Amino acid sequence: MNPAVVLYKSIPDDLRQRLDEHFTVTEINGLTPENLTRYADVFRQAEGLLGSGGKVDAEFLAQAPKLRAASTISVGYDTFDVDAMNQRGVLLMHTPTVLTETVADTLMALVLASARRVVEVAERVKAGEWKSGVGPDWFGIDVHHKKMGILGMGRIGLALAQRAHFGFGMPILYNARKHHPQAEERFNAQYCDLDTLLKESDFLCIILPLTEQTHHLIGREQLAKMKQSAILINAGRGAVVDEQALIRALQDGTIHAAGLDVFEQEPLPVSSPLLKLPNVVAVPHIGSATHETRYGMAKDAVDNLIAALSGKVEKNCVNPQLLDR
Ligand code: 8YV
Repeated sequence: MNPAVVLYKSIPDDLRQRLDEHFTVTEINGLTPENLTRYADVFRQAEGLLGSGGKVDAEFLAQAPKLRAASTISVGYDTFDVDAMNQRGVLLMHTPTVLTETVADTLMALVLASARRVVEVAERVKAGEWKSGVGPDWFGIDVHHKKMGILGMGRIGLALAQRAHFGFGMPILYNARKHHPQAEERFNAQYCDLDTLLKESDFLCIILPLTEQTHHLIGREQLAKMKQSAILINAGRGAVVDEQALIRALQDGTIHAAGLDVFEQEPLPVSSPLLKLPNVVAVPHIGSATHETRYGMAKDAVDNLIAALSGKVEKNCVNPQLLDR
């Protein structure tokens, strides 16, 4: 009998077929509280989990006593309680490599869109406001050769630094838990403390995971240290920035603009004041959302689960210390 697996996000047909070749799969639409009750018997038998979104914590694990591995179709794993998984010996697999370049493209798109007011002016053209040559009220600000500040120098930060350095001639400052020699050698990135990053960046690009340490790392005090002309870009996790403080900073001109892919609450409620601000470009968590990359992520996640449940994990494991047990 193949191991039982719960698939809680739909994946392309060929990948589903591959999954079916290895496991007995039950597909459900999300790890919602309703589904946890409705499929309680299925969770009780499940040895593997595959999907993204939804909370996997101690309470969930108590409902899935046979679970051996969870494979998320994402690089971020803030919805998983890794300590609880470690205690139960459940492997957590993720997709850290396949989305790097695409998310870096999204960051650069937000930099350009917010600096050059792409969304705002395109809407004005559609509204019939383009009647003569454009004057200063249509102008944006330059991107090239401005100071790029990167908060979080992981794979995505590095790919952003590459774009900014070679494509836009931008000097790069960064802050991260540790120095990144490759970023320094290849893109002349300069390491600095957070205060310096805030004070000197023309664009502050945040690409941090959400942890206890990064929650609301950027709040009122930090925003106040930024240049009035600076633009904040967030494509990591919404709650790294205190959204209420950001709204105030954008309303009162503490900073110039923001380009946001992630929010404290997703989907972003239509009532959010962010959506009333002309100096905000808000997109719906599309960091990795291209056909090619989402396929690649789902494929990696399937391969990860097969490896994890057959004892052949070589990469993409968040808690590899469990493999030595
Ligand atoms: C995911 C992301 O696509 O990978 C991540 O951590 O934030 C996105 O790339 C999103 O979580 C939905 O799967």
